[in-house]
Amino acid sequence: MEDYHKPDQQTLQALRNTANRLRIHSIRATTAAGSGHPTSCSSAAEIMSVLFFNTMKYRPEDPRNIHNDRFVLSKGHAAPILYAVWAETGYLKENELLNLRKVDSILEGHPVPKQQFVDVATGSLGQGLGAACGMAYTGKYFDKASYRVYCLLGDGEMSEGSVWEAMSFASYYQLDNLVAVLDVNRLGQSDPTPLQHHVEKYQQRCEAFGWQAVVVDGHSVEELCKVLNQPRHQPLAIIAKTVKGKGIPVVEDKLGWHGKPLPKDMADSAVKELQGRIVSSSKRLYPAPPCEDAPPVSLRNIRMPSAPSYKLGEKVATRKAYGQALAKLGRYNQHVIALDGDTKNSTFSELFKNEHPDRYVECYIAEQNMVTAGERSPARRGLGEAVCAAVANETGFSVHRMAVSQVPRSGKPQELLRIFGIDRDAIAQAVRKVLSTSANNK
Ligand SMILES: Cc1ncc(C[n+]2csc(CCOP(=O)(O)OP(=O)(O)O)c2C)c(N)n1
Ligand SMILES: [Mg+2]
Repeated sequence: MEDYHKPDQQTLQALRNTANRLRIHSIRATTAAGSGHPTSCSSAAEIMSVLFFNTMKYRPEDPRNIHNDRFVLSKGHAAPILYAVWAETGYLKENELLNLRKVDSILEGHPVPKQQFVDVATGSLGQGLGAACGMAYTGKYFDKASYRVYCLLGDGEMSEGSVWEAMSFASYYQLDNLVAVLDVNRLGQSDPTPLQHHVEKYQQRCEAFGWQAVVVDGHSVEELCKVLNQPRHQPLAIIAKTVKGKGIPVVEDKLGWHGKPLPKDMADSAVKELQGRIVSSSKRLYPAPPCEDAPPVSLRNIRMPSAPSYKLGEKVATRKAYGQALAKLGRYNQHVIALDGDTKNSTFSELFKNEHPDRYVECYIAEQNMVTAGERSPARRGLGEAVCAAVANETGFSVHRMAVSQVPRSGKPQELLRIFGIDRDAIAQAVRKVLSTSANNK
């Protein structure tokens, strides 16, 4: 740890202040919404503060930047604290946080990729680490880039088998660019978790799965900064011992408060108490910019160049036809990747493997992880763009309706559509222009 530069006292205090502001935002947003999970947010406040304002390298004004470190909130029900982080970076307006869960706000109850700072939808517990594995695998073996992948999990969530499939995958492929932070706050939804605060058991389990595992006090910004700055040669699990509802004394470590917003009077006094803990300081925290070494990847033109040439009456097993088609698709599109779960010699995906060994990922008999890892980061790859590009030159296709579901800013939908020139009036005007140009050309 010789090369660990301990942040100065001002920075540490600013990180603590940020953690408490994240708590305040989460309480206010969930109380305004009348639903949500403030206690699940509070236990993770220091973790989120240190990750986003000391550890991760990214451009806050451009959350989709391909060079940015990635973050997956596997315990997706703590979405309000993720939104609070992006308000602290300045990307979201603080007032927007109060629109949590409103039908016309992008701030849904759980993270969704229509939010520019989210790559994969989470909320169904147990899936985030698999997706993070897919991103880390991509970063290490395909992009060969410096960006890292961080994933925050709940302790109750650790009962999901898919988490352990992902743990195996990460160590087998030596994903040393992957960090999982376990928010061990002792409580699940209706009961304490099976391991409660036995952090040493989490540590033993993670080590048995081939991870480096370090136990820290999840409310100590110093300990979190230190562990996150360690050099790594393996995937790293940070087992953060925390308190559910931390910072809201009346609900701290209590059963019966999961998924419940604080009533207005309780919220007001909790906010007051937390504001009292914020020590005034002029120190502003800025994330460090990322290293710009990720290759731009376009998914345009991912298409089958020609139809298969089977003869009429020829009998071909469907799985063989699948294997041949997959290999052919890979031949013409260098970004096609195949994942298989130890069935390549029956599904014929070995045809793909033989032709493109660098783009074949053996996931072994762990299909839940195979599917979530395969999801990796479509949003950063412009999949929608690719679909449009794929049909653009095809004969027999006509695009009847195109919809824009989001634009990279927060604001009222109507205003955003006008700003970006894609509201009803702008489209009508463009169509009129096209029609008058073609009429003039006749
Ligand atoms: C697959 C799945 N099962 C159940 C739920 C319902 N659920 C949402 S949060 C939660 C408790 C999560 O506890 P934990 O992982 O410890 O997170 P905490 O809120 O304590 O941080 C449950 C059971 C879910 N979202 N997904
Ligand atoms: Mg918990």
